[in-house]
Amino acid sequence: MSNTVKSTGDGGETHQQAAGETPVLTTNHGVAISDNQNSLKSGARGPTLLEDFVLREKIFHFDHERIPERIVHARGSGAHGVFEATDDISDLSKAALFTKGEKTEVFVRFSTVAGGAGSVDTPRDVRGFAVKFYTREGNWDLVGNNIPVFFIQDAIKFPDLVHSVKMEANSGYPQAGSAHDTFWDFASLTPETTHMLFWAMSDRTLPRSLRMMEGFGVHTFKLVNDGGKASFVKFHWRPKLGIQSTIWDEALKLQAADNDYHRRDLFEAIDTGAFPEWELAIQVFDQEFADAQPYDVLDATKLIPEEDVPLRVIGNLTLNRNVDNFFAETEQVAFLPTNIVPGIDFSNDPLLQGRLFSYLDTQKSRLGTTNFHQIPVNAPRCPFGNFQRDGMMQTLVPKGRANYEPNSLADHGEDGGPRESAEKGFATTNATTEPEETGEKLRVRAELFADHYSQARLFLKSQTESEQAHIASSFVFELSKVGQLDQVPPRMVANLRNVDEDFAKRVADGLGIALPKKTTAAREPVDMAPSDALSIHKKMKETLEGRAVGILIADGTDAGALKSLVAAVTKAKGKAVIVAPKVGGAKLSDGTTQKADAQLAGAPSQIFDAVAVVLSEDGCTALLKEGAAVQWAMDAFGHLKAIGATEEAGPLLDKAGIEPDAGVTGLDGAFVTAAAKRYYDREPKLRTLA
Ligand code: HDE
Repeated sequence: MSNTVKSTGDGGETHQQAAGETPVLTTNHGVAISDNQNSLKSGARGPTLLEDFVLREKIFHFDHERIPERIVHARGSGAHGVFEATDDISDLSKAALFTKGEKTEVFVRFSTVAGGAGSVDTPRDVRGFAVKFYTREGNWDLVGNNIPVFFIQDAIKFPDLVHSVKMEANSGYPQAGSAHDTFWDFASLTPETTHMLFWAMSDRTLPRSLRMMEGFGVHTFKLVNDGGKASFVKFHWRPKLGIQSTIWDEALKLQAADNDYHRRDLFEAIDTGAFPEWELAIQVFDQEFADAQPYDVLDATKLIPEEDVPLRVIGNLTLNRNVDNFFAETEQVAFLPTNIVPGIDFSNDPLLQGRLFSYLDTQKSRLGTTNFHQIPVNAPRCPFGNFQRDGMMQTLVPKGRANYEPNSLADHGEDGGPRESAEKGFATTNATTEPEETGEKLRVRAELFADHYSQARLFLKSQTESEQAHIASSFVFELSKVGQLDQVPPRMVANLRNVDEDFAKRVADGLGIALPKKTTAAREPVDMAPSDALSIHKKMKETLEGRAVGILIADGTDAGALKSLVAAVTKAKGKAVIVAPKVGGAKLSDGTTQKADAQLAGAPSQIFDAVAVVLSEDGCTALLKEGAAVQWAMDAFGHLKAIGATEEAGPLLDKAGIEPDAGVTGLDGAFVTAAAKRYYDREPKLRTLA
């Protein structure tokens, strides 16, 4: 849609839309505006007149531009794309979108959870991963996260969880972070959060890019086939670029470098045709499997190890189109876990059941009307019709008088409207797969929900040494930010003792407190076999694809070396970004001027995945006096990135405290290979980890 919103009347060419001419600026009611610079006044220096309908309409509309932001997941970035089913699962599900070869239009919104709409992109936080499939049988929304489990087991605790993590009620801070009193007060008093806390304290909550995150449906759902047979299912998204995270110091500095780091990264990738892709994979299991596990598959604080139920890839998601308008699409998109199609069904997970109410409810408050489904980004792409009528912002114009049913208007030659279809319609599956559910009304949780620690232990044991150190250090950092509630850190450590004694001791040592008495577990944890799939480091992809290499140049940089480096990075599918002290560029050895993509102070090394310092002797001497240049190299080293450098750049590397290791190379082919990974074994030499 262009800047000129088309009239819905037939109108033809109007005064404001003559072919080939710049459209005329009009009021919202179509009257052409003669002057958009000056309000109407009584005399040149007199008061503004109430009569000025042009001014009043403009200010009136402006005053009401904002809508309530989402209570959680307020900060998000969205894009359009397509989902293609790649495997035949008709034996499991009759959903049309899973028909092999079927392509379905999608809209995806990624988000942080705690921060407001204007908060930064890179706090330590869970990320939302919400996908709306506009299937030919209606919309299916898979509203998931980048972590496969959740903090709580029952929807009734959600408002408490969210209140505790958002900015504190009296002071209004901190923004977008869990490192404060009220969150840890709640968490330490709620042992069911423990498993999720381990994920939240890991590098999973510091994604390098939205394009490099896994996604999960979290709850157990059901697939239902043509014969009505239901199977349990968990949904997983796996990024084609591989999963990749930053480290804490890098994430902190990214907040300073670029508030919009993730939003920009996603937008630019799609804009330049580097379309991000994910595989959709499923874990399918039956009641017999569920009954044999030491956890309850209806408990959203538990996962199913991939080693026990392997992932089966059934489709491919590609994001290939940016939004045209952020507000109209990304802000107004309304995800509803109740958007479901025949062939998929809910399970009795009590967290999911609560969500089935919440999302519909919240849209009325956010979007102001029950007709939010008519907003283009929310409207189904298949025909839809019923007898729901009117309401605020109704944009449809139903014809005839059939607004009730049953009716016999058709007998009279009138349009009688649509009718239900037992054959095509969504039918809830019978609870035959969950025999233990009875009709008794109880405010309880099922027995195995009481195990709060086994899977936290499973997660911890599945991590590399470096990942475990990051988790311990995050617990120490976050609990160190608990300012006033002295009882909270020991209570948290007391819970951690149920997960792992050594780990709890590490955190206590890091905090400088005595090891508290262990909390009595509601149910004794059991040992589960470690799962490599839970580690990021064990499955990181060594690649430059989708990654960026910062190349620092200055006057005197060798033209040939620069040219071949850029070519090598590009060949390896990386993005070469030239950084210089002045954005106008630098004069190279051959006398030509190389324009820079970014100025040094505006492009600190944390925004890159690897860096190269391509300096002549003179260039290096000049940059030794530039704090930003020394910091550039120092941070790249501290953030465990590969650094390639000319010999002449040696003094700068020395000043930055860079010591030789496998990630520090010359500018030959070795650099591009080295740049495809991070150097976690460097870290213990650089900082004290818990
Ligand atoms: Fe949400 N959640 N949630 N949530 N959630 C919302 O809906 C809620 C939960 C998730 O990009 C809200 O439209 C309750 C789990 C995402 O627009 C709200 C409970 C998971 C998004 C809401 C949960 C999520 C939301 C706020 C516990 C992962 C952003 C605005 C019963 C599986 C979607 C809105 C977007 C958004 C309620 C728990 C994911 C208030 C009551 C578990 C990705 O309705």
